[in-house]
Amino acid sequence: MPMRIIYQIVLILSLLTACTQDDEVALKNLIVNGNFETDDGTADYTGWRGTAHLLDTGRNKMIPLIKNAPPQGGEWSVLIRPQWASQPGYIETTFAGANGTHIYQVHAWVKSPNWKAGISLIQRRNGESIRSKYVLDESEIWKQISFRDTFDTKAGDSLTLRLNAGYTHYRSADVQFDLIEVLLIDI
Ligand SMILES: [Ca+2]
Repeated sequence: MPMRIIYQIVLILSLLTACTQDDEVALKNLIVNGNFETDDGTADYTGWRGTAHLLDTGRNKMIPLIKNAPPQGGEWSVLIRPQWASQPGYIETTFAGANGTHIYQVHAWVKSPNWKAGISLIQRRNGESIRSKYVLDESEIWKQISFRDTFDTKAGDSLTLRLNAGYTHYRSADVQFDLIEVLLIDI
């Protein structure tokens, strides 16, 4: 094979490698704690807040994490139950997006036997929700769900990912989530 062709092949391969590395950099998870645990398997609720909670034997509220997780999900996941009151059962986390028009890809593992699990990506401006993408799903066993949408944000806007079990008027349900990712896929 002539040296010129070999050189061109090597050049193309190195360009392809460079593209792959750029993609990996762009696909950083924007959610800081989407696994609900530290690297050594300790339950971790950092970055999340909401109405979901568990009760200890003294009926004190505790963080809503349980020792059960999907494949590759370590030890812990979040357990959210629908609420009877005016607020839905939910947790959420707010993260920094990128100003301008961008495509965000959401991945989450969910287990919600006989109940709808909701995931929404919400854009807020001056404290008001101005746009959201909402997906509902249901699964007897751990299952990954994904969706993507385009958001046009400007300085001062915030993006929030909400995991939701909603309301109930007739029975309770267990809705679990783990391995939450939000990726900026068009950089
Ligand atoms: Ca986990």
